[in-house]
Amino acid sequence: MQSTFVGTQEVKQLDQLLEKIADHKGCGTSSEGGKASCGSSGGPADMAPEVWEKVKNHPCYSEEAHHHYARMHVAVAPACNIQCNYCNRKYDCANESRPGVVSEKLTPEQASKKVLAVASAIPQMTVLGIAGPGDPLANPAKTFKTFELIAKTAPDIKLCLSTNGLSLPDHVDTIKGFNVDHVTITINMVDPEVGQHIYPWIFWKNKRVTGIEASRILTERQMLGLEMLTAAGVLCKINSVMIPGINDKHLAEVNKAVKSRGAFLHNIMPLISAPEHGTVFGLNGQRGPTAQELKALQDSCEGDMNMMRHCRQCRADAVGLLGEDRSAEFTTEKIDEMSEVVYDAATRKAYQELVEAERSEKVAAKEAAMADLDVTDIKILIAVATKGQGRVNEHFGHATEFQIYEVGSGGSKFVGHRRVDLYCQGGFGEEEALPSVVNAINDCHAVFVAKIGACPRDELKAAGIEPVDRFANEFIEESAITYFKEYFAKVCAREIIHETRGDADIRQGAYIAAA
Ligand code: CLF
Ligand code: SF4
Repeated sequence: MQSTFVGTQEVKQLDQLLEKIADHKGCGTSSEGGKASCGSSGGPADMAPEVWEKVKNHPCYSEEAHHHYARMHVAVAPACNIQCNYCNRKYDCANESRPGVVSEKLTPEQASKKVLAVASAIPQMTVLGIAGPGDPLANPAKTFKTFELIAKTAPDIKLCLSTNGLSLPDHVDTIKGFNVDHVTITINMVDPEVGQHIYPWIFWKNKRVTGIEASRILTERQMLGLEMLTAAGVLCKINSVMIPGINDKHLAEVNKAVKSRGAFLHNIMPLISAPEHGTVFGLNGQRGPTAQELKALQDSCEGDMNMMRHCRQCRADAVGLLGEDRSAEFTTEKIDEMSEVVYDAATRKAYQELVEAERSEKVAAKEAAMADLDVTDIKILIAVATKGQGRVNEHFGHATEFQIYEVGSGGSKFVGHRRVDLYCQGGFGEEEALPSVVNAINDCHAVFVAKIGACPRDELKAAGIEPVDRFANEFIEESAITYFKEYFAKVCAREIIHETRGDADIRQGAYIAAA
């Protein structure tokens, strides 16, 4: 029997909601010396209940939730109405993971069936996003038809949208009408002088507009759309691509502009740029930021606003937890072969209750570990191999990314992730991959793993990174705080001298996915 349940869709009076979001802003600064919280790591104690209801199981809007809940994208929106110098939608590689890239385009009906199939197989999949491969609002009929079908058949799934914002003001009422509570706008500039180096053209009122005029129109439409959405009580996230030498200095101004218009979260992402992508930036050698350049900008903006640091720059057809991509399990061919997909909402609800129990256990363990932290200015970074659930549960050789935590007196905080080449190929260590792994986590003092072989262990130690496997299957943050306490005790006892480490690389090319 098919059963359904309805998630909280309650919409509060606009003024109240905006006030509560505004109250919440800036709490990233409160973690100094107190409990670490916020950015997108905030919990129910950090925000109004109405806001928490909207973000608590959204893996992009809550860092804490992203260890437990999954999202999926359906690629129903092929066309785009602008051109960004970092985009080439023709590029498709099953191992590549970045916006715009997609293997198959779907009709709304195919998309709807796929959502039900994924929701049945992955009960912790809570969010359906439409993010391309073009712009969802340049394809409004397909985008909204898909939302309509999902809202009818799977009303517990949150609807999410990501847009460049050019057409946004024309669609705010429809977005609201479909109870889309989460909208992302990609805003890379608020100054057309900067924008002209990012956007060669936009398609506006049936003609192509180029140069500064294109960016002037785009930024006006983005700001108007953001104001209209926040006025309508929709939670808005802003994505910005950090492009060194073009908008890196300017993004602090973007941060202020979007904050003043009620944006909930700001996600500053690194430019992904390699010649083989065939983008303008890739071909002209425009580099992306280093790990520490990105972190410094995110840190500088955090005092003003909640920052997202766990974005994986997903494909437009991504499926699964952020950081994993299960889209190959749900190809159109496989979905078409399924005769009927039964949507079992009761089973999904029961599974999610188990997830919530484990989540509570994790938060309690972290709080207990923080109880007797000493006050110090020392902070260290720890890389973690994990498959999810907030635990140290991945082997070093099987990790395709490491999550990065900063630990100090204020507790632990997720500050990013680093994608790496798989070290273990077919049961053997791939020696050529090891330097790239070391480069990716070179700013970390330790790497937590469930298991690690002797050879990589020695090489990591030689690079000054301590491999640690004694926290296997334990909660990450509780373990990180325990490790920091021990580290600090050794510093106090003069057994070791604390030194900050260097910079690290952000992976620019395709990664080698697990077979
Ligand atoms: Fe998708 Fe975007 Fe919704 Fe998330 S992704 S439409 S808000 S459900 Fe998330 Fe992926 Fe980053 Fe986007 S990790 S690229 S921020
Ligand atoms: Fe590509 Fe998105 Fe830019 Fe359009 S808005 S050109 S799809 S990155």
